[in-house]
Amino acid sequence: MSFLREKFRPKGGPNGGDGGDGGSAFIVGDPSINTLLHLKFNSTFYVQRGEHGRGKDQRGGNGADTYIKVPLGTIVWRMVPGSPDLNEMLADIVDENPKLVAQGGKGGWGNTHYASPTNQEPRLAQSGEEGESVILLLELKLLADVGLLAKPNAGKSTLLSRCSAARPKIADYPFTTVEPALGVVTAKGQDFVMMEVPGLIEGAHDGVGLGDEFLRHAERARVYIHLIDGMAADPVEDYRMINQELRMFNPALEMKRQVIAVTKMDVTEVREKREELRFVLDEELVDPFGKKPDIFFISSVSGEGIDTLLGYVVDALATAAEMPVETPQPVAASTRRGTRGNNFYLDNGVYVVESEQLERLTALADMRDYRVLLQVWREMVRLGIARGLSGAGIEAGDTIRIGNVEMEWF
Ligand SMILES: Nc1nc2c(ncn2[C@@H]2O[C@H](COP(=O)(O)OP(=O)(O)OP(=O)(O)O)[C@@H](O)[C@H]2O)c(=O)[nH]1
Ligand SMILES: [Mg+2]
Repeated sequence: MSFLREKFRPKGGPNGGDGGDGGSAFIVGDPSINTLLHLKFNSTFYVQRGEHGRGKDQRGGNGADTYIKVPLGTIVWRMVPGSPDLNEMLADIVDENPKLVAQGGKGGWGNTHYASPTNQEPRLAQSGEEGESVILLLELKLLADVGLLAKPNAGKSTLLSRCSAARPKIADYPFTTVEPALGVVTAKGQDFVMMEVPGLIEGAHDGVGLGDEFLRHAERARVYIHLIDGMAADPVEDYRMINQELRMFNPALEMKRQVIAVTKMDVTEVREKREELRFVLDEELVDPFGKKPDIFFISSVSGEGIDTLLGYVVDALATAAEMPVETPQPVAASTRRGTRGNNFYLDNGVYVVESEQLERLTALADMRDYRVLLQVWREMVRLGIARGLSGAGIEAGDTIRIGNVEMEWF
């Protein structure tokens, strides 16, 4: 609230500028991150408020928007207020376009807006609209074209580093890779994203070794490279176990195209077993469509067989279905409910007026000032609240409460 005050115009008109709008919050996909860990301990965001309006009709500046970065493949769920078990799907972040998740409030009107032919000295100004406040649940199902599935220590990271710029840690013990790693692979002039899902063990679908966390990422890959460790004691049994875990996590996953690759062919004992392995695997391996899958023999160390494998994967991708696992349809971005209607009720002899418009006026008003009281009262008449109250039998001297302030009816 402000009035023009100049030397020779002591009673100038109102000139309080409007408040600036509050900033909004957006979630934005960032291809350079693969996890949600950065949000684990830093998960509450306060978006900048709008600036106050100033005298001389100056509008306050808008609050800056907040952008929260997440990996591509993040599904954003919004908790439904009042129903803790119910979440609505807000967005599936598959690109770098920011998605609005919480709308900032509009700035309030300066007192200039309340001037009228009968009110030359408006003493009311509107507080800013409350910004939206949301609780979001983020679920990450990484987006990759090809998922590397295997038991721990089979050589997934080694293959990924061999054919992409990704550098996941490689070591001769299981569970070296503890979070999914992504790399871009180029083969036959085509690019695709390859993802290492941390090693799967028996019971993975049930959460053993964080398996269900990892299998979640496998959901959206279009083709799997199923790596079989050539040095394993029983390669066929390993293959069966992984497929069993896939099926138990989500039966749809077993239907996806799998390319089988036996690793570590540079090792002499493995190379010597090659034909025997081919025979045993060929006997055992039947994909869910009853076909014999193709078996490749590779070495990520010598590079043997890698080009052939990748070329085959490119062809498999060309015919694989797009995103076969369904995600639900997102709901509208903002829960903004529009201006609440006007309402009142009696509470222990006090008339409680519920009106967003009035509450935003009284929030900034000095109710000890009779001019302010009068103007609030006029607004009540204008909004039709006064008529409702007198219809309900309100009498002079009765108390009404608007937001945090109380006044007497007169
Ligand atoms: N000789 C040989 N060793 C390999 C090959 N591929 C992987 N290795 C070795 O196998 C071990 C495990 O390799 P990783 O690439 O870390 O295996 P991983 O499947 O990513 O393992 P986790 O992330 O722990 O599940 C390492 O000691 C590698 O050097 C290969 O083609 N030939
Ligand atoms: Mg690894």
